[in-house]
Amino acid sequence: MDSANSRPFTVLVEGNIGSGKTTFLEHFRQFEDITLLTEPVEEWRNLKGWNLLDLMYRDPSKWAMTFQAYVSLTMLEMHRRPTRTPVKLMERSIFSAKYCFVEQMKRLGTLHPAQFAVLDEWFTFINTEIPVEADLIVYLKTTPSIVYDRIKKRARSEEQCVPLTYIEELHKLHEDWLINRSHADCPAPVLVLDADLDLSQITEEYKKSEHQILRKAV
Ligand code: DCP
Repeated sequence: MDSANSRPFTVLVEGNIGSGKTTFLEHFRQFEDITLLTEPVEEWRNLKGWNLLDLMYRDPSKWAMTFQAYVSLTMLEMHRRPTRTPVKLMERSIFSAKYCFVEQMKRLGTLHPAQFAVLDEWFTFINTEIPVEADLIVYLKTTPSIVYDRIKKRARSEEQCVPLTYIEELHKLHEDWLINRSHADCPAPVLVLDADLDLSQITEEYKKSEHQILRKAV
């Protein structure tokens, strides 16, 4: 723990769908003193037997609001979860939910402006009233066509209908947030890694972040 304020050094791992966030987190399993919080996709696929991810992709206009409301709750729970280790590594965050996915759904019209307004009020409340801390963002930067091919290959059943244009727009929203810094409350410095590399080369790229995440010379 950081002795000054007894909270862990918190790293958010961000990037487009299929950019390798889970693989990145798994790379850090070898190190002690680090808590890995992988994204709760399984919770989104099974809330009391309901697959919210599937409902959202099948009928976005009807289910986007419900899905994003639940994503926000699960992300907030991860942000607030206490850890016993000095470092906490989280897959995604409430920020990418807001700046990338909810923004995308508003622009596409799958979220009605009134639904967007409710989610926006939640984000504002959380931002001002609930401490959500981050010390570093690792941005796994990719090319949309490359992650699109990966998504097709991994064949997660819910995602088969996702078109390349959706991935391209999400890419732009990640770039606006993390590279162009278009939001005033970007919560932490950003480390950009090349996540286009294939599995045989990616470990070397991941290693570039070790010293910043573990905060020692490695
Ligand atoms: N998703 C969404 N809204 C969010 C977060 C995620 O609609 N606020 C969707 C997009 C994907 C699925 O949930 O269909 C999981 O997306 P992620 O990019 O978060 O996770 P991946 O499993 O694709 O990550 P990676 O392949 O990088 O490990």
